[in-house]
Amino acid sequence: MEIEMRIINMITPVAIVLLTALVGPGRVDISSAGQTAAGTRVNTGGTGSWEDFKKPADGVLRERLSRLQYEVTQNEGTEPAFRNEYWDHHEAGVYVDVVSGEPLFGSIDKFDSGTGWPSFTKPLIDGFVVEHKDNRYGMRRTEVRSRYADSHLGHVFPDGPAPTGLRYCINSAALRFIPVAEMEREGYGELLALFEMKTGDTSMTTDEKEIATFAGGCFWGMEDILRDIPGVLGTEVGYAGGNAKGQITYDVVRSGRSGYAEAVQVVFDPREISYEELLGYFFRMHDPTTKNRQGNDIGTQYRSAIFYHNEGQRETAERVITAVDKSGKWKNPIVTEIVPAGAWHVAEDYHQDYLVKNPGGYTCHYLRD
Ligand code: MHO
Repeated sequence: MEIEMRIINMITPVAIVLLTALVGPGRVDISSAGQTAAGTRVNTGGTGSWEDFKKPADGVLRERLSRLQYEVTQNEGTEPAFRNEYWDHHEAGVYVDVVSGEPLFGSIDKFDSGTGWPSFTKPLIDGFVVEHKDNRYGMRRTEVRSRYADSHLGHVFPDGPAPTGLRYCINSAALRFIPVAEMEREGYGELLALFEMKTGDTSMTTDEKEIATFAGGCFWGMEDILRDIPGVLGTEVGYAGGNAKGQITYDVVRSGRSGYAEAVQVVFDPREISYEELLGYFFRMHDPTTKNRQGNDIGTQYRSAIFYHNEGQRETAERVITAVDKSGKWKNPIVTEIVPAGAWHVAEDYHQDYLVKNPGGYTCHYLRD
């Protein structure tokens, strides 16, 4: 166990990417996800529609859950600190409700709080964890429960680290852990994007990894298509192309006066997909002929741009634009800018993988033939 933990501790973001790549970018509707404690599949009937989850009768729960799992989830119990399954668990993956299987927390938001309970800065997906005032035992605390199974999970305290300053202190007994490598098989494939590597280092170009930065309108829809392209290892949305000082946020960019464009950084494996092929997709997922506009989204923040990271990328971009213009695919001339990749400003968490977290949310992007 000691040795195993040490190996798990050594899992790096790169390993996470490789694991993700191994299980492939396939998308599985999370409607098929989730197993009850007894291993019966829960039919939830559609992405995000865990509403249909029917909590088994009390007697059934008593039978299916261990005594501790029952005490914690059904009777607001608390397991002992340090003597529980996940307080010191560092593997990459998703923690789901032990009763319903609804996804609750992710390894990406887990931190060592020193309390002896698994602790997270936020729920994995907005809306799956709900808060209740809890004034029991003469304390004012905020209890957290799962939305659909209504399991007691633990409490949230305002003394956590960045980025939220919150500490979700959760009972291991309310959770079941699914490692990244098993998420697809268990029906959580759609959430894999949340565990991919974030791009960070913009100078990264190796035999196995290259970075590309594109803008083509609202970054929600762009990222949603880019992340599923075979050979793409990870994506991140952010702001590029401006030169304002200070914190670059969505509010700064949305005016259209900041000079920044909503953009996506893509880490890809050039052995699987070339920059040129990636550009082929780029010119099919957005309309590159509408200046400062994509669909109904109007403003310089929605312009079409290729932010190149080296001379090779610049030359390829020019060549591809000439070829696509010539092909007659688009009636009007391409207005895509080709500019050097300057500073990269990561967008707010809320915008990352937006359409994974908000299935059916706004997009004006689709892949043309
Ligand atoms: N029309 C969309 C664009 C969002 S995108 C992140 C909206 O205003 O919500 O700019």
